Amino acid sequence: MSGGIQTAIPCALMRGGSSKGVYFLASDLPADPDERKAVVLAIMGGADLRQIDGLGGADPLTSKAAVVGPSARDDADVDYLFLQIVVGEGWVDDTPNCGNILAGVAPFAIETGLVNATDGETVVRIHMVNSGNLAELVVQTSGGLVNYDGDVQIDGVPGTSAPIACNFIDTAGSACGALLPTGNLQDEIEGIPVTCIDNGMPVVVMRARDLGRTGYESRDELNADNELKIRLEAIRQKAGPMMNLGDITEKVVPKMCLIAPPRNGGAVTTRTFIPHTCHAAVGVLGAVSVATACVLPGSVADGTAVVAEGREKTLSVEHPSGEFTVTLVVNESGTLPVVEKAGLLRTARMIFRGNACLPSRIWGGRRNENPGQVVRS
Ligand code: NQM
Repeated sequence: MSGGIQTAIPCALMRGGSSKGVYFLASDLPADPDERKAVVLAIMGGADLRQIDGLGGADPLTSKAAVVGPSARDDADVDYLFLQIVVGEGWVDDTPNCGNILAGVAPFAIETGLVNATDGETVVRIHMVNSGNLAELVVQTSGGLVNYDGDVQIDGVPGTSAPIACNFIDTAGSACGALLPTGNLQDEIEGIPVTCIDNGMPVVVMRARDLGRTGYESRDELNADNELKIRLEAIRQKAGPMMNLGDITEKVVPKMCLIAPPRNGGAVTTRTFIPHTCHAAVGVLGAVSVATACVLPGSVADGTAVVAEGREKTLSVEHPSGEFTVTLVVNESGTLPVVEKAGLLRTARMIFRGNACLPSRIWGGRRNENPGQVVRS
């Protein structure tokens, strides 16, 4: 022990899409997965609901972390491990990806010197360690520096910023091993027809009306709806093993998504539980999974979603605070349509860089010899 002197850990606080999280270089954290989770949990505020003693924002969307380092893969520039801190419960889940936090990984990799920017745009190929999938992000880098200013607006974020194009090619079965992990387009769980799907995020899709809801309720109304939450958790507990996720008691997946016909000219309306709190908007890969269900005839979205003809489909996924546009390239030549590529736009911003201070009781009370080292660019 080092007599109460804290350990300085370099990191950055960034908004990634409509989420916010703390971004670390892998080399600044313990290599052991459990020790790393304990360090990140302590930095975010531990098990406290208000996270008063840490950097977390007391909400699932602002209690996230990214661990980024060089990749050993030939087809990737960096490795990105996502950690979801479960607010008020004191544990960390590394099962799912997070597509919002992903958006910040590319600028972070450039800012920390892991990737060299080119003049104009820089493509960053990211290996999403949680699932083993790849994402390709395009960052605006005129003058070889990350440009954060721009005119792209995304729902859930005030103002506008520079676009970050995110493309996914191989996300089917990211955590479940198959796009339709139960082998079916529809199952019935607890008397409710569901589509269990994973195109980057395991999601149980259900029609809101089958649960006696409209699907247009506000986030606050749904968060106060204890009867619905209990039914959703009962369905989730059964869906987890059916989706090859094993016991999901200490996992934040599958996410639970209620759908209804679109109200604002989009493809579908969503209310997503992540998994026990209603999302203020919709997750990135969650939206890709729901959009994928919308293009599959025979899924529970068939007859509810409005989907255009054509190989390249733009689906506006409506959610409690606006909409999220997903572009899917769909091959319809086989018996079941195959989503070959998913694309979407996000923005990100570096908010703060510095050192998080870790109490000496964690990580063996070690001290960083050079606690100014986060400024590497
Ligand atoms: O689905 C929320 C978010 C997410 C995850 C969640 C996400 C994704 O909005 O890829 O982005 O589902 O917990 O950041």
